[in-house]
Amino acid sequence: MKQELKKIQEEFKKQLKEVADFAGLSDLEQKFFSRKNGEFTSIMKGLKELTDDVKKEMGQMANDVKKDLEGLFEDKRLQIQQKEMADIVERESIDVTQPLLPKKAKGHLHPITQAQDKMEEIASNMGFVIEDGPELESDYYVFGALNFPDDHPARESMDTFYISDNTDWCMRAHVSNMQVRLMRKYNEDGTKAVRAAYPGKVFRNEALDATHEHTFHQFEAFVVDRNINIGNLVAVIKELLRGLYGREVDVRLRPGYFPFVEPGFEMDMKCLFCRGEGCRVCKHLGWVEMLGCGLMHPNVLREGGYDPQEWSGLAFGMGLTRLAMMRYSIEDIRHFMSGDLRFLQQF
Ligand code: FA5
Repeated sequence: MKQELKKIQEEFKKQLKEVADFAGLSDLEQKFFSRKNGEFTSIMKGLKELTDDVKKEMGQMANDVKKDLEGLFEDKRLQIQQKEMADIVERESIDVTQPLLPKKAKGHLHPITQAQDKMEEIASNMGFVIEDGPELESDYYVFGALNFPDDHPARESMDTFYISDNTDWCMRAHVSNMQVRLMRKYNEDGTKAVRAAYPGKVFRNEALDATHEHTFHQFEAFVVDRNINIGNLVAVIKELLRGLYGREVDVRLRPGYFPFVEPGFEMDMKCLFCRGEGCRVCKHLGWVEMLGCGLMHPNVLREGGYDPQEWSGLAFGMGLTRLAMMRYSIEDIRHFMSGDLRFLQQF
């Protein structure tokens, strides 16, 4: 029996060394100390058979072994408990030295939309209604209603995108398609003055370069009232540009031909970067071409339902994309539609 006890003691110690968690500990406890068939329990049960003297001696020994094993078992239990606690702390602790995770990127409005919003705000403060219109449009509103002769070069498919051959439908080449639409909308009986502004996207079959896109934005407006003159035209445009750029701007008029205005002009703005001295942005001219404008042609007023003997109007249309280029000092128009985030994130 002595030897059996020794053997069990050694076997227990050997197996205890290999235990790594509470589950293993519980299995070991069952194997040696289970009431029913634990290896150590069986020996204790065998004590009953022995004579009193031997029983006393063996009982003493078995108790010593039991104490020894229980002590080792408790040490192992504490060891496992400490390890598991350390694992939990490790898993849940906050590492104050970890670098900040990058912030989730937040989107913002496109620079052209920002410029458009600003222009709309200024125009609406000046009493203009803001309107939107169709991009796919009939030849009539884009050209015919605006006094374009049938053989005007802009009507050629080299310049304008028609949706198919032999059709009157095209992607509008300017937002002036809204002139007659809006005069009719706001002036059903031919007796009302109108101030309307209508930004939007336009399309041209264009040779592309740093200042020319095939798809770009325009901001156009007209005023129909009595006794409108060129002084009104210049004053309205200057006020809008002053609002957009936050300072007084110098402008100059050059004669320009548009079939829907008479007289017609091109308006240049003194370059805001070099103040007229010449730089990369203004191509060393000191001035930047900003818009077309003029007094509304009698035929257009008539098409919109006004009597040109009584009524007069001013109209101007500017490249919103070019306004934004000036505002943000962008040297190539093609950046806007590139979808390149490195460009867009600067605004
Ligand atoms: C027009 O489109 C006329 N509808 C403007 C107008 C309205 C005149 C009312 C008179 C009365 P124009 O083709 O010049 O005109 O274009 C107007 C502006 O759009 C130009 O001054 C320029 O700033 C811009 N623009 C023209 N072509 C392009 C292009 N390919 N890419 C970017 N901007 C352009």
